[in-house]
Amino acid sequence: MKQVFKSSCPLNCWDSCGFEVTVENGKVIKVEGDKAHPITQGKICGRGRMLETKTNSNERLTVPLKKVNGRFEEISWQQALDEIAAKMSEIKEIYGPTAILHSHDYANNGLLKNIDKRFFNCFGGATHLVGSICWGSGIEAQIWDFGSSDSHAPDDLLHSENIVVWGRNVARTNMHLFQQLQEAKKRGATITVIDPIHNATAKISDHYISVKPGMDGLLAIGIMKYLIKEDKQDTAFIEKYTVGYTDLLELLDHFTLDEICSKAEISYEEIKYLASVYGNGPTTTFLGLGMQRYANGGNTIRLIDALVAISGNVGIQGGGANFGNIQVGKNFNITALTLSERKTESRSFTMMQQADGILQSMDPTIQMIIVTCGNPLVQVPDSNKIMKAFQSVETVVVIDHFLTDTAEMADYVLPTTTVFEEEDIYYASMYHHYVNYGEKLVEPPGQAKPDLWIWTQLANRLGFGDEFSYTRTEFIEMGINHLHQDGITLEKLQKEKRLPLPIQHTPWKDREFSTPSGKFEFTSKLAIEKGFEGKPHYLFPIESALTNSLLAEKYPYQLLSIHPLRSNHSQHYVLIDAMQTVKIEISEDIANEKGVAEGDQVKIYNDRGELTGSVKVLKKAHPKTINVDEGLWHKFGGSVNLLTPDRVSDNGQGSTLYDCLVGLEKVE
Ligand SMILES: Nc1nc2c(c(=O)[nH]1)N[C@H]1C(S)=C(S)[C@@H](COP(=O)(O)OP(=O)(O)OC[C@H]3O[C@@H](n4cnc5c(=O)[nH]c(N)nc54)[C@H](O)[C@@H]3O)O[C@H]1N2
Ligand SMILES: Nc1nc2c(c(=O)[nH]1)N[C@H]1C(S)=C(S)[C@@H](COP(=O)(O)OP(=O)(O)OC[C@H]3O[C@@H](n4cnc5c(=O)[nH]c(N)nc54)[C@H](O)[C@@H]3O)O[C@H]1N2
Ligand code: SF4
Ligand SMILES: [Mo]
Repeated sequence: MKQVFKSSCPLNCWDSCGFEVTVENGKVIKVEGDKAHPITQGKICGRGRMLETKTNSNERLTVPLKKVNGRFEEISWQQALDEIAAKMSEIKEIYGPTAILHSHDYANNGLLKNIDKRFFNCFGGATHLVGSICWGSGIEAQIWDFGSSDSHAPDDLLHSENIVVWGRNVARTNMHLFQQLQEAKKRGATITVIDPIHNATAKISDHYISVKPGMDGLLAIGIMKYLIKEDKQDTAFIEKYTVGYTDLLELLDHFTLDEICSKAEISYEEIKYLASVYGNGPTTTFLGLGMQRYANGGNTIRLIDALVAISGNVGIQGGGANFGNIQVGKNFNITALTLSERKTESRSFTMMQQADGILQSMDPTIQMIIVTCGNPLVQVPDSNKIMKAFQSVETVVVIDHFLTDTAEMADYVLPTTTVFEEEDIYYASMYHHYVNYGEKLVEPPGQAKPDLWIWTQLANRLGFGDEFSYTRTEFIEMGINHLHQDGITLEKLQKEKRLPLPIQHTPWKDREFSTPSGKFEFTSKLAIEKGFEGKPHYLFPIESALTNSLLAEKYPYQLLSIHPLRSNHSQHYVLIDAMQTVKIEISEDIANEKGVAEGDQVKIYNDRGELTGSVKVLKKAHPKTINVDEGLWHKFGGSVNLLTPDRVSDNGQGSTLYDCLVGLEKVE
């Protein structure tokens, strides 16, 4: 018998969609959009649809594995858990708990995926990862400027005259915003896309502006100079609700418009046009995450925030500097779930430089790595270094659905459940403010077990089982109990499936900012307290002809590694044969300069590594620009992270993945 259930997309994505899942004879047979979801309204992408394929895939891990003499052997859960727990006890006894590294990312948006932190805190601590490869510098920048990184509610777009999509690949990564852009265009709003790649969003825009990668901060300075020259700044807002404006003016004086045009590789006309867009609002800006993955990433976001502020587009309907929406996640009681006060020892590595942490740390050295919700060998920069680091550690444990590159080099691989095999609630702190419910719909294949079950079993063996003696429902309650006053209970979620969380629909509309001064801070007190230059200043990217001409002579092209259309990071490549190959997208000038055509084999390289693949020519891309989509497994040809740097960005311990120069050669 066929039955249809409501569920939710767990993938790390802006949209956090509602699903309708068809189950027949204990098997998921179809995943579709839930028309009743207030935001996502029945539309989902292929990545979400393919969670059916993922769940039923023959390649799924179904039995615990142990590597013996270089080969995996199937073992029982009892043996796997006993041996891992014994090893953890021994390491804690001899070296202390921080000799174990918990390596993770955020591959699943479920609330209960936070329980891994509870486990390590109750264990006494561990070496944990801080910062974020994804959005670290932009979030920190907005915390300095506004006090938080909060977006306008999706329907606020109705009030915008102009929409600027600045470095966000909306058509590919944020499909419901793309739909809204199409509707906004119909009602006459203008759409401007600023991006070095003429992507699918650029195709529906009224104006496309091609900027040199990493130079957006300078472009924002240019637009601010022009606005002020035309006396179009919002003086009332600046005087009453901001601090540090004179510091901003001082910075603007350092650059001439000619210099800005030449360095950011844009025209005077484009600056003039953008000044008119910002000067005749309401203008909303959707900032992407791509453009803050540079050594100057935090700076870039701060300068765009400043532009949005001086043009009077903060705190008004139809305005906003929309980057993250962390007010959504703040609704959950993560402290109650993770018990951070229980740890007695602690050490951290940045997510970016976990390889250096592993290779260089002493006292204690890393004896064991446990990986959850992450595929670091593919997704973390400088793959060669990260492989060397992981290989140097005696015991590596990976919990996953598939035998990824990371799992393949582990000593123990533990098979876990997918979204349809466990109950949880899902939300994303990126775009809309609905929390979605997902119930357990089918039994997992073979012996695959929920992450929560695995932590509970290990906790029982390590003597802190009491902290795990709760049902899944009780754990979910723990994270949302305090929301009862807002009418959100698990019972109601189980019934209604999606509920809106209490958030500000127009952030900062009362002009009360959550910065130390209570104002918008061009000069950030928080930054100064943390030992940074709090004044607005300008930084260039680090791998650039403007800052390192010798490097740029050797490696003249800028390598981007944007998110793939059909995969969520590394998760879908194993399911789609056609994607299991390296595609190197190059701008037309590179194709001409190097005499290569579509389909030719080329090698791109730098001091960190090399990658060979077939050429695709990117029409209208910014000169000297290359892109290789991220996420491809090494065993399918190689991750682009073989080439990317593991430097940390200027603030927020973010990444510098796209701040990367390479050379290119034709391969015969
Ligand atoms: N299909 C798909 N969707 C996804 C994901 C996925 O893996 N696949 N991942 C999800 C996650 S975790 C995230 S973080 C988001 C990311 O969502 P986005 O921010 O949309 O995606 P990115 O691929 O990080 O980069 C976006 C854009 O930045 C541009 N860009 C790069 N450098 C610069 C620059 O210097 N200046 C300007 N102006 N633009 C620049 C790129 O050309 C690209 O168009 O997407 C989410 N959605
Ligand atoms: N070069 C380059 N690198 C990048 C990026 C880029 O733009 N360019 N983007 C960065 C960004 S924005 C992000 S967010 C990261 C993402 O990096 P990751 O989160 O590491 O990438 P994913 O491929 O989404 O997921 C990793 C693994 O988690 C597993 N997984 C999924 N659900 C679960 C679960 O419920 N439990 C367990 N135990 N495992 C699960 C998946 O099967 C997968 O193997 O990558 C970053 N890396
Ligand atoms: S990946 Fe994103 S757009 Fe696709 S179904 Fe999931 S939440 Fe929706
Ligand atoms: Mo991300």
